[in-house]
Amino acid sequence: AAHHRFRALDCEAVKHYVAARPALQQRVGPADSVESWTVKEVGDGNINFVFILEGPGGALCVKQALPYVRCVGESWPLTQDRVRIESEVLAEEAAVCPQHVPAVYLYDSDMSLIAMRYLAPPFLILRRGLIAGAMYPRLAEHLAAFLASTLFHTSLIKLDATAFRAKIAKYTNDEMCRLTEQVIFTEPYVKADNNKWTSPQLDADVAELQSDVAAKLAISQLKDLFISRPQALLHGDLHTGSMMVTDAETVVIDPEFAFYGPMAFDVGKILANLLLAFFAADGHEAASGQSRQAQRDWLLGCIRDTWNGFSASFRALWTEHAGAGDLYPAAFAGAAAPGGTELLAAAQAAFMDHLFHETAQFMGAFVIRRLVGIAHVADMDSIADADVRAACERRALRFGRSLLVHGARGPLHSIEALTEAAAA
Ligand code: ADP
Ligand code: SR1
Ligand code: MG
Ligand code: MG
Ligand code: MG
Repeated sequence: AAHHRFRALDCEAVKHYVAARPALQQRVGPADSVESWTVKEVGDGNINFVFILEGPGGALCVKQALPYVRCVGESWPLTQDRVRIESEVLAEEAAVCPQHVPAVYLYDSDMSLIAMRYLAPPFLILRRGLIAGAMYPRLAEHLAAFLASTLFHTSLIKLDATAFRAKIAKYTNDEMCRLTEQVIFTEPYVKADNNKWTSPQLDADVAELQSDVAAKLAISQLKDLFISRPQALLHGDLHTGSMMVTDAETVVIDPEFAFYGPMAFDVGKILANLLLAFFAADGHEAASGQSRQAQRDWLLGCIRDTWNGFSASFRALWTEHAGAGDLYPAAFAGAAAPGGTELLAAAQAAFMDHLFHETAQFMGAFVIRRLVGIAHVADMDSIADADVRAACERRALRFGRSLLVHGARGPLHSIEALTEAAAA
């Protein structure tokens, strides 16, 4: 069985693993240079181990999954099939937006690892750049393109029902989804050993959330959507720690949570993480004495431009491929169909209106889980003064609660209204 051939690698073992495979070895350096290679374990995510090898011929990134959750340990077993999902989904994404995905050189199912392009500095995890105060002029454009192309091309608007159902079956990813259901849709709203928050400052806020019937109803409706609405192949963990950026490029990594789910989950997750960076900026400003006003403005602009750019690109793809998939076939929405053009415009408007509402609700869920649940964000955690941090977190929590409960069916009815309200 595959697990007999598995062994967990360390820096030394990774070097020998790569040196023994010519196609990988050549990317780092000639065979006689192996002794001079350097290897670092750089994994700062919650789940896996990531090694960077550098030598005279170049560099390589090796990501390995152990049979458990890294940040918890062996008490939380987790399927290593997540590496298959990651390698296959990186290929699906590369087929529609290769400029936003790292090239994968090898998937080894026995060893539960992938070897991929090393995104060398100046590439930096977006969350790290945002904490340092950076702004990325092309980020919104890139996020809009990534979201529109990956979500559209895997949807029933583009695919026939047989191809669509085949993909749903291929990417079930049950254990990873169960983890998400537990840590995002359940635990923050109940007393759970995994939960943490800035205490005692937020104790009363958390008690209020955990007895908030409207919040529990809304999160349960989102859990229902997550489980029973296979709408497109999602990345599944599209936060600011899942992308590496420069001023000119955006590369999305780490789709191990990918599955067929509601599009608003991916769109909402990235927008929520930008919103968390926005609410954290006050704390970094207080700590450094350096104004973050320009960054706050840019972050809200980025949220707005990502949604608007995504919406425009998704609709443009839909118009370009009108009639391609089984949802609105050519006989309904093709240019030659009676009323086809009118139907297409009405379908697109209704689709985006609904998607924005769900996106706003998911944004609220993602903000809340990062303040109350097991996995926090460095944007907040790196604010050393607990009172300052709690003030940022409380603002975020209240805004998150409004998003979760009301979505866009209230004062936050448009992306412009939403971003203006965040700043108020
Ligand atoms: P996890 O699944 O544990 O979250 P990630 O895939 O997010 O793991 O990777 C963890 C970290 O490893 C990233 O935050 C980044 O710093 C580094 N990393 C991952 N992939 C690459 C890559 N291709 N090039 C450079 N660094 C990478
Ligand atoms: C145990 S929860 C860990 C979290 O980190 C991953 O990146 C996902 O967001 C997951 O929910
Ligand atoms: Mg990660
Ligand atoms: Mg991951
Ligand atoms: Mg999240």
